[in-house]
Amino acid sequence: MSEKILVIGANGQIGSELVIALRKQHGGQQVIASDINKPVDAIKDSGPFEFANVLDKEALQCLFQKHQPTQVYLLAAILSAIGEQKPKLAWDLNMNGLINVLDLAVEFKTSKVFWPSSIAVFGPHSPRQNTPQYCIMDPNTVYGFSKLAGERWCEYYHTKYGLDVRSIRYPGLISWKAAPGGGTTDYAIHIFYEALKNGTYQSFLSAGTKLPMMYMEDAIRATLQLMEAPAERISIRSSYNLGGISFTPEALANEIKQHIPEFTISYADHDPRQAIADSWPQSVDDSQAEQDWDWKLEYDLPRMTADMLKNLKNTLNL
Ligand code: VAH
Repeated sequence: MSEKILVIGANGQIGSELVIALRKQHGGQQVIASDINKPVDAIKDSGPFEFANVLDKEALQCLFQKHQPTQVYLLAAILSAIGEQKPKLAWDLNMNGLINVLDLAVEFKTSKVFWPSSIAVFGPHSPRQNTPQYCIMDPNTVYGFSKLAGERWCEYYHTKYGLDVRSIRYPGLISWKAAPGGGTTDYAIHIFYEALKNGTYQSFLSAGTKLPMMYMEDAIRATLQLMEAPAERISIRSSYNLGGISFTPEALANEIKQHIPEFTISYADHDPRQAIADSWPQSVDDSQAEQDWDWKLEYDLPRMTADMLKNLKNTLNL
């Protein structure tokens, strides 16, 4: 039977690329993109779109009734930096949005659900190097503990209702097709635009702030690989660690200088996002993803940097 896939949060940094990838895999008409805002052209022109507010359960139920999705990807979320400015909204959207979707997926017997978690579920007392799949987790951002609680809900719906819900703890994601979503790792995207347009960038994270990051190409491939894996190979029903590439703003600036020798970087201090970054892992162990669904990273820092600059030069007509 052909899939009918509903992507909620299709305009976001992940959603906008995931919709295109899913439409390529399953056919444009098989993937319904939905968002609270009107669709970007690439989404509008390549398949069906529906307006959806993940907090309006009745309207969402009508969407499930109309499309009877076989798979649902819930990507609507408020990220770490904005979440600290709007804590109650972040909790409401990240938590109640997820519970609405889990409830409807059970009601409409949706075969598979995907929900993104984040390495933000770790906190100041989690091991910071090669952070394991299981360890102390004391996140101190609303985004982080909403994702941690969300992981618990996902595992609960799998255990109690047999729902095949799968999740990845994404590192900071770097992409050029859609704007970043107000996170702490957004510096690693802004730096490319500033390097190309102005030849200089002031980082809001300090030079030595090492964080796990990942190029969006790898993140999308990991998502599809997880969702295609046989259910019997999925041993983690909270969320899989995914490590990516760990680097600092200084290391990224040095890599950009290989392409733009005159590029300079400076560092702001006292930015509130520094404390968030300092509470997160510097590297993450994703051996469980390798073991369960053959995960393998393809973009290292040099390859990601070259690809970002090449694509941004084109889109910015530089
Ligand atoms: C954020 N980009 O910065 C997200 C991500 C690990 C970071 O979850 O909030």
